[in-house]
Amino acid sequence: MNRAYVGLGANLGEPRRQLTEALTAMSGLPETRLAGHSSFYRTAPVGHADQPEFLNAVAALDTRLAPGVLLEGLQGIERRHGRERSFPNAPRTLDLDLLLFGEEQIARPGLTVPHPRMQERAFVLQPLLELDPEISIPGKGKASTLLCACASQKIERID
Ligand code: PH2
Ligand code: MG
Ligand code: MG
Repeated sequence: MNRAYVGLGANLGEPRRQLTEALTAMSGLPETRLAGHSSFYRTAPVGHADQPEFLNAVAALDTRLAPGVLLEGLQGIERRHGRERSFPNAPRTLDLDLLLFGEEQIARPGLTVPHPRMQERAFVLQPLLELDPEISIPGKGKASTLLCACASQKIERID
């Protein structure tokens, strides 16, 4: 059994509903249990700035799936929830990013774990720390330390 963490994001349509439905869909993945999820956070867009605010969260999954199979499952959920890929960092109805897979470091076409930009994103680090305040990112360091460098990024926990 491996502990995986998945980042959820949406800034089109009905973000709260899409994130909630995605959590339910992830709990239905084969050989996988939804172990928990963070609060939802309203966050300023990082990267392409001229787009609506995001709703973000992080989910913890316990899974017997291989990382590539889990990724395919997540992409299937994205597609079923209307995801269209237009340009990098474009607005989206649902984004599911495989952030961490146990202690593994994976670099192959289509799958990089830890997620290559997670260490510089408050919208990932803060909800991740809510699930595990001591968590470290393999090859990058403690999430709590990394979050200190993201202090300028606007992020607000919502109920
Ligand atoms: N996702 C991106 C790019 N920028 N900004 C916020 N606040 N939240 C996101 O989920 C997000 C982003 C690419 O996936
Ligand atoms: Mg993303
Ligand atoms: Mg993505």
